[in-house]
This record gives sequence, C-alpha cells and structure tokens, in this order.
Amino acid sequence: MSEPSTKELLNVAVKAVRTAGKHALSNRVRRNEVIMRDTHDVKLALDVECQKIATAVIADFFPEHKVLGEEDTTVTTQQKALHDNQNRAKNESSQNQDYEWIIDPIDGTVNFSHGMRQWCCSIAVRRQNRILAGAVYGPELDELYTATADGPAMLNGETIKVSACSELKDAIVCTGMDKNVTPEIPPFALFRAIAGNTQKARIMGSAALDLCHVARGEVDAYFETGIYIWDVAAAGLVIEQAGGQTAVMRNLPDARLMYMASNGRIHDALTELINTAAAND
Ligand code: LIP
Repeated sequence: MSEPSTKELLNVAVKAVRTAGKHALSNRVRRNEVIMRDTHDVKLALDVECQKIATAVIADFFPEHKVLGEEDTTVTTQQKALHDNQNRAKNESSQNQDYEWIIDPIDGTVNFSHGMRQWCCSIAVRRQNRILAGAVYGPELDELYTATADGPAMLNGETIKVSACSELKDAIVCTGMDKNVTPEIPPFALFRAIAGNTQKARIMGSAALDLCHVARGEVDAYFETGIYIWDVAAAGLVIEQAGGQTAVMRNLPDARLMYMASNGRIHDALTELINTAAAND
C-alpha cells in the first residue's frame, strides 16, 4: 500500500478537527457536564465525546494508525507512548503502522467550560517522531490553522508568518499556569521573569491557540511548563512552517514538557532568560 502524502494526512486532520470542533460548538449548552475536576483543571463529557469523534474520522481513512489523545489515557499509557516513541526513533525500518495521531479534543477546556471563546481542537500526525501534518480549529474564533512538513503554514487558507519582533522588551509572550501545581514548580515560577523582561506576558488558556497566534505574528513567543505533547504537536508544526522555532526545553515527570516557541528572532534571548530564572528559582 502506498504511503499517504502529507496533503492526504492534512485533509484527514482538517476533517477530524472540524467534525470534533463543531460537535463541541453545537453542544456548548452541555459545557458544564463535568467528569473530573482538579484545583486548576476539569475534564468534560464533551472532551471524551470529541476525542471519540475525531478518532472515528481518522479510523475511517487510516484504520491501522495509532492514536494518542488527552482523554482516556493514563500516565502509564503516556509513558508507554513516549517509550515506544523513543524506541521507534531508533528503528530505521519504518512500518505503515508507525503513524500516530495526536489529539487534544478541546484545548482550553476550562475556558470552554466558562463560555470563553479561546478554545480549539488540535490534531497532528507523526511518523517516527516527525510531525507530518497538523490542524488547529478554533470554532468560535472562526480560525483554522494548518501546516504540513513540506508546505506553508496557513490560517483559513491564507499563508501566515511569524512577527519581525527582534527584542524581548518589545515582545508579547504567552504563557500558562501549570495545572499540575507541585512544590518543585509553583505556579508562575517563571512568570515574573517573563513579565519583567518583555512588553507584556499574557495567559490566554489555550496553548495550541497561543502557538498559532505566534505563527500568525500577533504574539511573539510562547512558553509553558507542564504542558503535554497533544497541546503543542500540531501548532508547533504551524509555527515552524511559519518561520518560527520550537523547543522542548525539558522533559518533566508524567510525560509533561517544558516547552517554548518563538518567531526565531527572540528565541535565544528568551531561552537564556528562562534558563537563568529557572536556575535561580
Ligand atoms: C490547557 C493548555 C493551557 C494550560 C492549561 C491546560 P487543556 O490544555 O492549553 O495552555 O495552561 O493548564 O493544560 O487541558 O485545556 O487541553
């Protein structure tokens, strides 16, 4: 069987994010059907439903492909996925079933549950640890971001590119509050360093949309500790294809990441600022 093109993969990712995103949008009245609640996090019935819907769309086209999603995965599964991923990266002879779809059915779930419009569905597909295509759909913002590894980053079909901002002092940097608050990483541990050395630091509540807004040039960088691969996989490709840079700065326990992305021009300065602040915390 021939390998799917990146365009074919992207078409399925777009169909899946649109179908799942429209389900969440048309069921907003059910946004408070809570399955699980933590201090700074919530899991909704719609999270699970949207992941099932997206997975079904993908399976219609690629039944043998794997899926890694935020919902119905345990830490063990996440760690296994990471372990498989590392083993896979070593295995040169790739197999068709090496394709893996990475789904965040509702990114910005807490925003969504309060009726805020800053939420999206994010889906990427990777093969041997290389992201080949990604789509991020914000239904209430009417924003569909797409990219392939060999094609441009686009917003609603128009090519986008990162900002020209070259100084941290002139930059807007989006960040987030780690929902897994631990003594080692108290909330906002690095926030004051970012806020004190940029024009503005912003917390908008959806990592995938924050990253896409870096790709379209309205935000200059993004940084967060405690984020997961499904929050950043698709939008990270969009940034790279828009001329920006991404970096997993650290791998944290329970498959979480310290992750940064920027327009490229302020990447080194922001990296140094974060590493210095982290060392002093
Ligand atoms: C959210 C991220 C956000 C982060 C939240 C949460 P979710 O993802 O997009 O940047 O600050 O803690 O992780 O849980 O809504 O898919």
